[in-house]
Order: sequence, then structure tokens, then C-alpha cells
Amino acid sequence: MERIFKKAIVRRPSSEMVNGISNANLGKPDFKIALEQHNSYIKSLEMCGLEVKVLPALTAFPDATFIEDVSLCTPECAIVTNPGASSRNGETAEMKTILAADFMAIEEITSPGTLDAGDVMMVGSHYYIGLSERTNDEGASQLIAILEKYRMSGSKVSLNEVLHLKTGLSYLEHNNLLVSGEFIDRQEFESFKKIEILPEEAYAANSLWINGTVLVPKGFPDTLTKIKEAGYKTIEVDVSEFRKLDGGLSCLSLRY
Ligand code: CIR
Repeated sequence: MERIFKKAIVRRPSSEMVNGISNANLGKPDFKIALEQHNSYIKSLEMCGLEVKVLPALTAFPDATFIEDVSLCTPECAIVTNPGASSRNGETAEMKTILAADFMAIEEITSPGTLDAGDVMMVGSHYYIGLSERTNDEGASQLIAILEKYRMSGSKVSLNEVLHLKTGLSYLEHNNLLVSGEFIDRQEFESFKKIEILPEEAYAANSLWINGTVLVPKGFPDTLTKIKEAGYKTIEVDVSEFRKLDGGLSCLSLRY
């Protein structure tokens, strides 16, 4: 059964975002445009029926607007992660307190385990966990143990070509998987109905299903058409300035 999301948490980008981690080679983001795009992103979440809590910018952490990475929100508990990039590690500081407003049970990933929740893809009560430069085997094992404690499950997925697991694939519910690059022929995703992303539209593999609507990054016409043809309502969202920091649509919010 598909999950119904009611709320989201986002964090405003700070002017320091121009110093965020990036391998995109697309230049520095324009902070003013990023703020406008962030506002539109919030509106899109609201159009999907979510009540959005907006946290203030954290100037000490240039990548803190990519709030997805610091927590995983499941229907049973929230898990505060231990981000794998040292410059991002302190972003988790207030998350326990913030999440305590809505979650009875809060768990944590601890060192030597590291985990960015951008590496975690939810399919019903099963969670696929990418082993990346940010998420190590120990972090993934800790997450699987936590999930099992709450009668959910997890499995590890190796990856080589992308930053996070969800940089390369997104679950759109109804057994539909948006899939790109190294994940197209992977055995663990064999049983899904795959919607294949063209190499030149790889960035759009990070699209976001929320309550029946799919948010798709602006400027990827082939992907947009394929998602529409699969029967979804879509909203195009321009996140060009966040793309310059390797961030996509899912990275900018926690949804629960
Ligand atoms: C980073 O390298 O951590 C940020 N510049 C981008 C994080 C993107 N987050 C995500 O894919 N979940």
C-alpha cells in the first residue's frame, strides 16, 4: 500500500551554500535564485498536500539545505543519521529535538557507522540502502538492525557511479521504478516496472513521488513525458542552483 505523507521539513539555504560540496562542474549557485527556487519547492510540496515546517538556515553548514541526508523518517520511527562527509556531520545536532515534535521513537546511526539518507530508498516497508562514499557497510548494517526492530527490513545495494543511491533511481509507487545508468540492469531491481532515464537526462532520475504526484526537475522533457505516460500527475520544479551542488529534489526535504 502506498504511503500517505502529511508533513515535510525543509531548511532554508544559507548564503554560505556557494561553498557547498560539489562535483557537478556547473559553477557556483546564485544564492538569490536559490532562495526563489526554494520557495517554489515549498509551494510544490504544499500542492501535494503537505504541511511544511521551514527551519532557519545554518551558516556554519553550507550543505545543510540538503536536509534529507540527516534523517530518515519511517512510519514507525525517525532515525538521525551520521553523515559521511566531515563538513556535514554537525548538521544532525538539533535533529533529535526537531523530530521529537512528531515522532515517539527516535533512533541514531553512530560511528564508526556513517549514513546519508539520500542513500536510502523506501519501497513499502523495505528500504534499499546504497553503499556509497558517504554510507559505509557498518552504517547500513546499523540501519537494517533498527528497521528490523520495528518490523521493517533493509538491504544493501552497491554503487559506483553516483553520489547517493537516489541520485540514480527513485521509486514512484505502484511497482514503478525510475532508473538510470548503473541501476538499469541490476538484478535486485528486476521485478520492478522500470522507467528508463536517458543518459543525457540522468539528473531527472531523482524525481519525487508525493501522494500521487511526481515532482520532476525542470528541463528534462523525455523523463517528464515518460512519467506522464505512466499515468502520474506531475509538477516541474526548477532546482538548477541546487543541482550545482549535486543536490536533487528529494535531498531538499524530509517527508513523513
Ligand atoms: C553533498 O555533497 O553532500 C551536497 N552537496 C549534496 C547532497 C545531496 N543530497 C542527496 O542527494 N540526498
